[in-house]
Amino acid sequence: MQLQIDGVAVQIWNRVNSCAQQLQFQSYGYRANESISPDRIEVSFINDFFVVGVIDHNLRVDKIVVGGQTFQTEASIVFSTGSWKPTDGIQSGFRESEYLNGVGYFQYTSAAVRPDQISLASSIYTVDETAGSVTVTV
Ligand SMILES: [Ca+2]
Ligand SMILES: [Ca+2]
Repeated sequence: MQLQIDGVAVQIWNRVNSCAQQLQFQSYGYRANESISPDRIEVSFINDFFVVGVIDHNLRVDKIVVGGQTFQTEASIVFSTGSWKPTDGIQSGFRESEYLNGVGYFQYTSAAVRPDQISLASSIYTVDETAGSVTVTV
């Protein structure tokens, strides 16, 4: 999982491995040196791993908290590039999803706030997308 501000990577977390299916989110924090509005923030999934019928790594991000204000990932104003839906697969758009199933990012859009700290709640899980069932927990 990678945190980007203004398109620049500022933090990478290599092991994001709690179980999203059981809603076990872990928090990841980043402290910025300036006020950051959510529309400047992207959370990226950079290490997708997929073997058909065997394993599929995905990233689930519940929300970001910026300056004490919570922004839900599944909100209709969040743009994503890696979210999968059964109807049309992985498409870019306002998907109202907490999941990045392929390499991509969430772009949070909102009015400016005055934060100095960003925290993330996320977890990665593996799922057989064909069957739609969880097979392995990493
Ligand atoms: Ca959420
Ligand atoms: Ca995947």
